[in-house]
Amino acid sequence: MVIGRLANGLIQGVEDAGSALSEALFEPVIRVGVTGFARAGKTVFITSLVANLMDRGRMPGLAAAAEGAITGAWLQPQPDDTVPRFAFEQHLAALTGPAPHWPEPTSAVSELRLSLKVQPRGMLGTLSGPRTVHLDIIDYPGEWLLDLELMDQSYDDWSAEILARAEPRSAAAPFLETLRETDCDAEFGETAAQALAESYTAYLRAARADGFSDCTPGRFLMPGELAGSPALTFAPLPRPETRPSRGALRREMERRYEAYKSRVVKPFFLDHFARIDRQVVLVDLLGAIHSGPAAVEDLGRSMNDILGAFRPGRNAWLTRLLGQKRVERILFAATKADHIHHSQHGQMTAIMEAMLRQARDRADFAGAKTRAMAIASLRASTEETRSVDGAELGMVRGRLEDGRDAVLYPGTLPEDPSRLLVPAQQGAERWLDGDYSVMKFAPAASTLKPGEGPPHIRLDRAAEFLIGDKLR
Ligand SMILES: Nc1nc2c(ncn2[C@@H]2O[C@H](COP(=O)(O)OP(=O)(O)OP(=O)(O)O)[C@@H](O)[C@H]2O)c(=O)[nH]1
Ligand SMILES: [Mg+2]
Repeated sequence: MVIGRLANGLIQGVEDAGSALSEALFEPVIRVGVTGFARAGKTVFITSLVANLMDRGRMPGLAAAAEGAITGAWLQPQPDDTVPRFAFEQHLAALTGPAPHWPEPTSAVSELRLSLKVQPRGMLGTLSGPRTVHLDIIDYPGEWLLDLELMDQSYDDWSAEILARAEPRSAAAPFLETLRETDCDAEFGETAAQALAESYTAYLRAARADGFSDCTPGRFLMPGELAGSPALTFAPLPRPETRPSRGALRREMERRYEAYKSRVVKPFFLDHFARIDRQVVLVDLLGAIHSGPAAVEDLGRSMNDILGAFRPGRNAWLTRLLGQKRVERILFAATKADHIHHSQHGQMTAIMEAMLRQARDRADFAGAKTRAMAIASLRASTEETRSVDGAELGMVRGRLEDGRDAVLYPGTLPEDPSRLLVPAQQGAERWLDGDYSVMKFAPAASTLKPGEGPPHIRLDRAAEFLIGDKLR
């Protein structure tokens, strides 16, 4: 019996090694990370990308699709058994069903495997025969990337930095007051810990609403199933004058901070981040422009912070973790371009490019290929031109969420991106040149023709940059 089991185990082991080897040699796996802050458009992006890779009629900008080199695409069980599956069918049904609506917010990491059968064209391709390329697409909140800086910081250093930044902000006043009323050296009690954590989380939420993105720990804003656990029930405290006694509130807070790092942050970077080959960062540029100069400046800073997470050498802990592994391509995509007329897409792209250039400079970034684009994962509007006071204005028409039809002229984006970026950096309170409005359109009701995925803007170009080279 034992021998039988052993032999079985051995054969199994050999087979596993064999299949891993053949997968590595003949069936390349590309892990594509999709991130962005809450509501940036990650779920809609993945759903539309996958649907458009399965039915490729609207993907002329993806060379392999245009040339007919992709001969099949199908969903497969993903390789990671413990990661929730991305609910593709549910999200697609929401977007393209009889009463189209936007998908529900998602708050944790999820994954989907799409496999493509590729028959490269040309002499070499014909010689090599068809092969299978697996795309593992991973959806994760951008907030989690900002936790990286905790890994190289002690609790006291993190606290000092956070409290120094909080001091001048009005949103922090209630938390700082709670802190003043707390005796950090008193014996630990769960009630005091919870009050501090709640007050600190309320500050992070308010800071986020005021346009600050330096809101760590990231999971305090996106707790998922960890809500209420000790690893998420701590707060920064002022540096102690003497070494705190055992059992003191301060000591337990420090222990929980370290638990957060080792049990929450580290597994994410190890299991997901470290394995990513290609990355999309989605940003809501039009939303930020609509909110005003402070939000645009904050968006620029957060692009810089996110890019920093991909910069080898910036963080000692991450450098040790990654070894030689590097993400190869990073796409910054401004989503929801269907809110403006196509005549302004050039300006939108130019603003994204200028912001990416600045972020690259600030983060001293070299290595991965980067690109900035303006896209719409799901086009929810149609365009029309109207004469207003003798001028021809490009407008967009869509269905509002209450079912009414609306035509919108969102304002004109400047030809020169510095007209927006300079006032944002100089701390202007509002735009001098005019206002930019956005409206929330519901997904348009449409029947998809056979062979076509949902309508989009430049999703094919985004796919070409991200994975095109792997499909040749
Ligand atoms: N018009 C338009 N709106 C979009 C598009 N993509 C996303 N949106 C809007 O942005 C909202 C958020 O999109 P999601 O894909 O759910 O964003 P997310 O990043 O997954 O958000 P969380 O799951 O909350 O982190 C949607 O409810 C839509 O209102 C698009 O291509 N066009
Ligand atoms: Mg989502």
